[in-house]
Amino acid sequence: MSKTVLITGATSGIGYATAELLAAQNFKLILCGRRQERLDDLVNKLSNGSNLITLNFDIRDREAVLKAINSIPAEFSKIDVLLNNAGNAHGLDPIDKGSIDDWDAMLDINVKGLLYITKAILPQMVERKGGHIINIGSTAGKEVYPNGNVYCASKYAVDAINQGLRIDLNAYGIRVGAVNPGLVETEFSDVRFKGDLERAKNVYKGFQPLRPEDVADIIHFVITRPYHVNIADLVVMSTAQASSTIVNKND
Ligand code: NDP
Ligand code: 8X3
Repeated sequence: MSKTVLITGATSGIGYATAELLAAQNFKLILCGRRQERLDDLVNKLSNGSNLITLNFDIRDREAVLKAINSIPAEFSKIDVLLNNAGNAHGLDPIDKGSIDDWDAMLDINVKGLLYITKAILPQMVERKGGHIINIGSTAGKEVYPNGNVYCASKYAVDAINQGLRIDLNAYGIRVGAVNPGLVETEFSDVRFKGDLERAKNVYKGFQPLRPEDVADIIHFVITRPYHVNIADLVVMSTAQASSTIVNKND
């Protein structure tokens, strides 16, 4: 029987590429995001009628998270894999000049939102003594870089939560692991720079960054290991990237 995977942030980037790959591999999917037109596109593009549903909610809103999870129809309600992917950076400023609204957004989405959805899904995994949680962290959660301050803090928090979940859920046989990518060309920098597409494009100029499909491939690998194998913490960077600040650019 095919596994059911819930993906947060499926409307773009890494989440979207993972949805595409897993749909092609006949997984059952619960695809989440806020942009309804993107969710509709996913249904049109990936659905064979019975393999996916979509949920529209803001992960910052804990009532909305619970309502959405409670609305999942019986055929999809046994969630085998939770892919905690929704998240973004907002701004890239020195800490003394940072916007408090940006800080709130990053901590509310990347940290608290991840906790809300995990809390909503955990009871069924605990009851079944099974399931798999994959957290999308970042190299930003392994190494702080200039002006990354609060985004890095949010991803260090994801690293801590990943470890905490693995420790506390160990007795239930629930697999928990993180995938931590370096620079991936998605809408990430469009969001970080608030729609300044030129500045966003520059982040990935002069080298071959990771593509969202590369990360999707790794997530597929993580999900398809035999039960006794848990990929606990994986870092992946483009070959051109050596650290958060060292990227071999050809211009
Ligand atoms: P994108 O901007 O392309 O995708 C972000 C996704 O998160 C979208 O589907 C968006 O959906 C969803 N999302 C954002 N805010 C909310 C919210 N409040 N409620 C619900 N969903 C939300 O970026 P990426 O694919 O690059 O990012 C995915 C994850 O990967 C993030 O956690 C990011 O931190 C991480 N990451 C990214 C890297 C990169 O270089 N791109 C590197 C390392 C990690 P919608 O707007 O429809 O709600
Ligand atoms: C995204 C990678 O280096 O842009 O998490 O912060 S980076």
